[in-house]
Amino acid sequence: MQTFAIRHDWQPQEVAALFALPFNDLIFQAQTAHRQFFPPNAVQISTLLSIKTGACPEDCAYCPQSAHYNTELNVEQLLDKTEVLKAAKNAKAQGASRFCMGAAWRNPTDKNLDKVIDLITAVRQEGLETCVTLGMLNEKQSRRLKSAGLDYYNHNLDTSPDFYKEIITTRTYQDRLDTLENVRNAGINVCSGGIIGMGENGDDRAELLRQLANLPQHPESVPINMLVQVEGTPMHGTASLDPIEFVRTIAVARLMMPKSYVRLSAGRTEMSDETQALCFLAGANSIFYGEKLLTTDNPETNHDRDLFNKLGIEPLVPEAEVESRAC
Ligand code: SAM
Ligand code: DTB
Ligand code: SF4
Repeated sequence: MQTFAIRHDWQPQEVAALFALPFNDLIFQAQTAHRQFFPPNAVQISTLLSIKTGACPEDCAYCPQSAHYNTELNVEQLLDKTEVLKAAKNAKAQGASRFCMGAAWRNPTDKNLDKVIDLITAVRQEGLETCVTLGMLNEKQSRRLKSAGLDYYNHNLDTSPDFYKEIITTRTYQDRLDTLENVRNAGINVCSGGIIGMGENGDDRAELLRQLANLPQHPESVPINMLVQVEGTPMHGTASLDPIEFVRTIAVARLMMPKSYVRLSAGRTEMSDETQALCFLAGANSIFYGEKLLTTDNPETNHDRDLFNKLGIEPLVPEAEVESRAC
């Protein structure tokens, strides 16, 4: 049987060749790679909460939270611990294993970080894995988050270096790579991926995956978001991407980073059950669960439960929990 190696030296033409495979061959290979490293029918479940919403100084052209665009969003200051804990307990009761908190900051100040660390400590005490996405981090801030017990830091590369200049001018691609390096060096698990369907071309999608796979270590978690088009953002009205191309992107991510969790992230509300089933077949093994992403809608939990039942998918139980159950 074909075996899949962990590589960090992907060349552009190799990635292009994967994207160009006949669909059945690509999905078969991706599913084979998936089964080499993961249980075939288990999907990890994370729940998101926006802990600080809107009024962000960055100009990310896809984002409803940027202060540069009028998206009629309710701006909210940092939530207090009681509210966050309520959401975390609810996420756990619904079956989430990880709780991800997002803040619309360019970067946290050290004072912001004190407060977020307090939230991380409280959420961990509920027996959930923690993830935060707070913008750019320096070395010291990354080490502080590690000491607080943070499990994952999400920071996306978003797209290829070439297309990047079309979507963000307020920080550079290198800034993003620097944050990922700081997070990795601090010993925190890395969650990094991007957005598909922003008007980028196939080479851009391939290059995004090549950038991620050629990092010194693959991100443990790779979120692949389909653009959620929000009125008022410059990306609203972008021609929608063929779902088959989205599935191909998931499959190529699975092949290039076979040991990473590939998360079928934003955009599921606009996707058919059939497209999502193809994404799982292509090796996606993580989702955001709960009726809201950060500010936009995610599928109803009942709908997701039905979909999992129809497909025979079980929520993945984190290793730490398996160990504690065994004791
Ligand atoms: N402000 C922080 C940052 O940018 O790193 C954290 C929050 S930001 C909302 C997290 C990620 O959400 C972005 O990097 C982007 O990939 C994703 N995102 C934001 N708006 C989106 C949209 N409309 N559709 C799909 N993904 C989106
Ligand atoms: C990621 O890659 N996708 C999530 C999470 N990481 C933070 C965010 C999606 C946001 C979609 C738009 C919104 O709800 O505001
Ligand atoms: Fe701000 Fe993050 Fe949205 Fe960019 S993606 S505008 S940094 S919240």
